[in-house]
Amino acid sequence: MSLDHAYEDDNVFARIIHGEMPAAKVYEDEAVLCFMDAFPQSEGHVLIVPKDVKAVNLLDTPTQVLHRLIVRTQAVAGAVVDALSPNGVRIVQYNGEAAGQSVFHVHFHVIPVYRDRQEKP
Ligand code: DGP
Repeated sequence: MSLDHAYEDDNVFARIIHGEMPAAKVYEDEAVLCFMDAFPQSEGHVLIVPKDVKAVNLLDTPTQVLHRLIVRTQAVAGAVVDALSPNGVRIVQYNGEAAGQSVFHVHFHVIPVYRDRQEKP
């Protein structure tokens, strides 16, 4: 189920995965890539994307891929908390343009929250 968008091979995350666009990578293995969000909502905003599946959103994503994504998301969140000591951390994931999705390759956001900083909600 792709909601309002079909998968496009030239989406920006696919281009980053294939080395066609630069990104500040923080973790990579054969299945998952994690890199800094280019338009961060707060310091330490990281994106977690699968490398080996053409999935637009959560609903398209095979269960075993989702498992690897959420396990890696947990690890990244822990590393961000250790490194930056935020007061909280949001795990965010949008499905469909109406829900706020803008890049149509499934991904999770790790967004640290700092109580005393004025940052985007
Ligand atoms: P979403 O709205 O959930 O589809 O989030 C997409 C995120 O991707 C958004 O926070 C901005 C980020 N983003 C968009 N283009 C690029 C890019 O070229 N490089 C990086 N690193 N992040 C990008």
